Amino acid sequence: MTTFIKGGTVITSTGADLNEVLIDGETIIAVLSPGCDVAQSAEAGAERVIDATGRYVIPGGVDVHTHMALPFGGTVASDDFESGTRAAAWGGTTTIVDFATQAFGQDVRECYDARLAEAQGQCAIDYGFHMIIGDVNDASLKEMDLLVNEGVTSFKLFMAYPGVFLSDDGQILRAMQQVASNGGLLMMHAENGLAIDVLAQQAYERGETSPVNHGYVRRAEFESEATHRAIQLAKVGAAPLYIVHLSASEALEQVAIARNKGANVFAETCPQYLYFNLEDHLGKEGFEGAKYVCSTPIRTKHEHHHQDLWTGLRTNDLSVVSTDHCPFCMKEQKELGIDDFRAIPNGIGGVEHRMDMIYQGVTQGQIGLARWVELCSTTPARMMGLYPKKGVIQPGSDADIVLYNPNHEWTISVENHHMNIDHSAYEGITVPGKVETVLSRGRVIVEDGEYLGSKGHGQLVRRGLSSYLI
Ligand code: DUC
Ligand code: ZN
Ligand code: ZN
Repeated sequence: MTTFIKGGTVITSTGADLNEVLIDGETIIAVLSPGCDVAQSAEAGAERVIDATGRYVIPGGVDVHTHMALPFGGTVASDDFESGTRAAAWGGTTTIVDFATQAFGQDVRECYDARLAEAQGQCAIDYGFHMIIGDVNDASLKEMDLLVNEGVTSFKLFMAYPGVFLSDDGQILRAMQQVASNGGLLMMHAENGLAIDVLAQQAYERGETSPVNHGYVRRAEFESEATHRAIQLAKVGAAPLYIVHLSASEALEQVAIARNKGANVFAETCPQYLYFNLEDHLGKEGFEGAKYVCSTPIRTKHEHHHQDLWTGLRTNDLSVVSTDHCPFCMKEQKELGIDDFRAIPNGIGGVEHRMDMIYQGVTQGQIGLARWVELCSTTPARMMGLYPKKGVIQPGSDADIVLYNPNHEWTISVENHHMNIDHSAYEGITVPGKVETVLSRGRVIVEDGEYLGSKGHGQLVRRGLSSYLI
């Protein structure tokens, strides 16, 4: 099947141009000037023509931080691979990189194989995995090398969640040395979990049990201290480092200092950290703030976190926007912590809203159009070894393409989202643009408000090494 997309403005990380796109099967084969002889004959010969007049034609979104069906805090994230990737497609994301998890005492290979089996045949869009190493030891270090050869080229460690995922500094250094030798990328959840737990226990004993306390005890200093420590360890271990879900200005400062010295240090942030704050969201009346409990936490509005993060996105001290999609329903999930904020499962559902929320940054003058695409598609693809298969509209790349209407205002609600969650953290937010048509490897999976995809269409992507490192 050949498809010709005409009349749109093609946006890539290098700019915007009126251009036409020719697809053969699953692959982009040409990007053509409108009206040129080749374009005219390509249109005449195409089996399907999609009119993109007035639309942005962008590479499908690449969300490199999702947690479908993650077991956490005695429950399981409410989107599985089927519902979560369908919701991602609705929101213009055509590739996710999720996580397989090795917990303490478990075998890396068994955990990875089990996660592969969970996703196989379920996904609406293409997917890959990072590996969470929750138990750094001789065996897991060896397994990391084998996984790199199989397309799992990034490894996440935690400086938080003692007794569950936390690695100590010695383990972190060993994992970094391993990554330095196998070419992988070390991803870090950078928060000082031991210190957080002291404040959390003290708050609980004072009777401060509501959701907002989650934000108070997870101090910005704990994020910046851990970020600094991770950067120093990565320097000694000679490993490239990618800080996940960065939310505090102080942590961003640490990343900027390292980057200014030329270090292979990178960071991502997520839409929730750009739009929500501790007082108005995490601090909502009653138990409502539980919807905003995630880690790292939503920060106070009395400092400049939002603007600093937007500035970081402009200067590339923040190179990627992902979602950390990890939804939990209020009923029976977030409610687990109704009397104790420490028991609220951490996570926000947002895989469907990333492209819209960051496009809003374009209309608000925070970033340009090309940067929107770069942050949400091109750089995540490069960072995680998916480029140029993903993240760009050019001959040879997968035909993962989104037609985006930049002039279609609409309001996000639990009534119109597609994630499997009983509320929306984004409820009532009016966004300026809308995903209209989504192609995944040449197949139209969303069109005219209809979902045309199917579970099992999405394929596992074996990732290469990052092409973003200095
Ligand atoms: N943070 C979250 O908010 N949820 C899942 C795990 C994490 O680190
Ligand atoms: Zn994390
Ligand atoms: Zn996460």
